[in-house]
Amino acid sequence: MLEALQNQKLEAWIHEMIELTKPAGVHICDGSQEEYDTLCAQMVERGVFTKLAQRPNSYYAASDPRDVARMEKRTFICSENEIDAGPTNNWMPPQEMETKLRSLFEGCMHGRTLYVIPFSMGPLGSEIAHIGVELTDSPYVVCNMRIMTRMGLEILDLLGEEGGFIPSIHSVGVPLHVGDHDVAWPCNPEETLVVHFPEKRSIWSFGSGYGGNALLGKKCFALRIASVMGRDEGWLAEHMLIVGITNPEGKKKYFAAAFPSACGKTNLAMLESKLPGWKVECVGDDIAWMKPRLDGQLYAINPEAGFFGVAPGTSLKSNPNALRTCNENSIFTNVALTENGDVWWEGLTETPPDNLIDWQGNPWDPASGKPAAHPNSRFTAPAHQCPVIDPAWEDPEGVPISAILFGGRRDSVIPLVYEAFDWNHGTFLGATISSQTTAAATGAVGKLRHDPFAMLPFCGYNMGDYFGHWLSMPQYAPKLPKIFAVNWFQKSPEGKYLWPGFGDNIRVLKWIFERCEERAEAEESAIGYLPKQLDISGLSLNLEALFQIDKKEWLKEVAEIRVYFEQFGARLPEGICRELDALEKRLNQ
Ligand code: GTP
Ligand code: SPV
Ligand code: MN
Repeated sequence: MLEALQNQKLEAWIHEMIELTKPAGVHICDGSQEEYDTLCAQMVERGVFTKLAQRPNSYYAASDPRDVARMEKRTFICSENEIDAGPTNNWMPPQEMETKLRSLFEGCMHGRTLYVIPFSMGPLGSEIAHIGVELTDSPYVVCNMRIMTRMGLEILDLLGEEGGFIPSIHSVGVPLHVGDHDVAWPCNPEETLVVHFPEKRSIWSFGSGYGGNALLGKKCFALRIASVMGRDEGWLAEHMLIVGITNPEGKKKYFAAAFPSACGKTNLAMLESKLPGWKVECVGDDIAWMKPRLDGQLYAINPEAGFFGVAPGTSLKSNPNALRTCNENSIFTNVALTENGDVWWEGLTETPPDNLIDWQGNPWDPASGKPAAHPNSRFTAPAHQCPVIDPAWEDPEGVPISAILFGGRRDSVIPLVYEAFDWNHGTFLGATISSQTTAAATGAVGKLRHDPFAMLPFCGYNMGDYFGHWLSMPQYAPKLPKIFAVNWFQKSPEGKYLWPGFGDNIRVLKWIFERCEERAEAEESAIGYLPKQLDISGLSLNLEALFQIDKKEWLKEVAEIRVYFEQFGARLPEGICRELDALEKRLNQ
């Protein structure tokens, strides 16, 4: 079978990995529907998948309760020099890590099939796209990768004899020996490691089968490795959604927006407008690759082909388009299961249906106080099924970006929206995002932490250098987007959201759109430009509270940022320090 591979480097690498991991068999994925259906049927047989009676060709999976989210503590950037991983990443000398990995992977696929997944991040043949190959012993990963990426034999053709690819190997870390009984969700949490070698541009992931730990095209390749490629080649790999906005006159612009995990990207990407005449269409909901073109603008593609979306909170009210996207051909992980073979999660309906099976496969007791669906339960759904997918979402050239938004989950201090004075100030806004942690990663939830550019867990190199790379972008693309900061999550002292959010976020997008056309008016403040007017027609709310700038709180923020920045030492660019000093000066005026 391996003889079919024309690419020598690929063949040699796969041989080496087979020798190391010792699988019982090898399967090169062709990406066909038949192959997908066969794997799903096998997983149903083994109790990994439950076929959903209410959604065509869709499945429910329950993970091991110890394997439910990204594990940031076990994620490593193993650059040759520690300083190049920087203070925000875990690091170990690459030789030492490689020795450790080789001993973990030794024989780890015993009794299992090794699947070869050739995939493209981005439309096939796009100059912005890149190819990867993931080896995995998890059929669940294969099926998710088929939805999330463009996968199949045509990728091998595209690779040809000489083409380059990002090699990535994944194992659940549970070899099967004679007499061993397999479980539905094998994993090895004690030994989990998600490792990136930025110079070699390779990925090794061991012990987890969940999300970004295991679907290696997503965070590992499209953000951690791709950010290094972008630094070296003059482009950007970002944790951003991409949307097209059309105004009532039919004029269209594209925006990209970075919010930390579980802070509203998928929702904004598919927003159903509450303002008549305004339309939002989705190019991507999680990752943007942006490259400068000859006209001086940044063009973005969505490197993914599917959505791995947060289930809880998704409803016909909050995000109807996400729900419609996962009507069929979808995989649901760690949600709750209904009596009649459908899925449910907190927030889907106001009252839960009777007789739910919870995410761990047990009858759910509403009085238990525990959620029926895990807070980081997710749907995997094909992007082309999204009713508002943008006509240009697969354009190999990408879409031109007019505005970049940065946001976080902040219950106070940060106003609803403001605009950066210029690119450097905008870079500073990205560098200073803080946000309350969510269930997307293991660890405490609701803890305020710095998450620069929403890339804290995803930057493949020194974060100080990354700030510098952003500051250097004008040299590659003279016509850069305007930059804005947004915050949908301010709360009243009673803990109620001050802003309705979701479909009403179009009101903020409208102001941004009209700022890009130099039509909307703004007022200069110490922190940036604030809207003179915002279209809140039909809403009754306290705009003053949403735009209040508390100088004392902001000066505290400045002092805190100064301490945070100290860890970057000489790698913190001058341009960022200057912005911090300038902000402090404006606040003291
Ligand atoms: P990842 O896939 O982890 O990167 O998450 P994401 O950034 O795509 O977040 P998503 O859109 O899935 O939203 C996460 C949670 O935030 C969901 O529970 C949403 O209901 C909630 N949320 C999203 N937008 C808003 C908003 O405008 N206001 C409020 N209050 N909540 C929101
Ligand atoms: C995130 O955590 O930002 C996600 C989910 O999009 S995962 O793919 O698990 O990283
Ligand atoms: Mn994400």
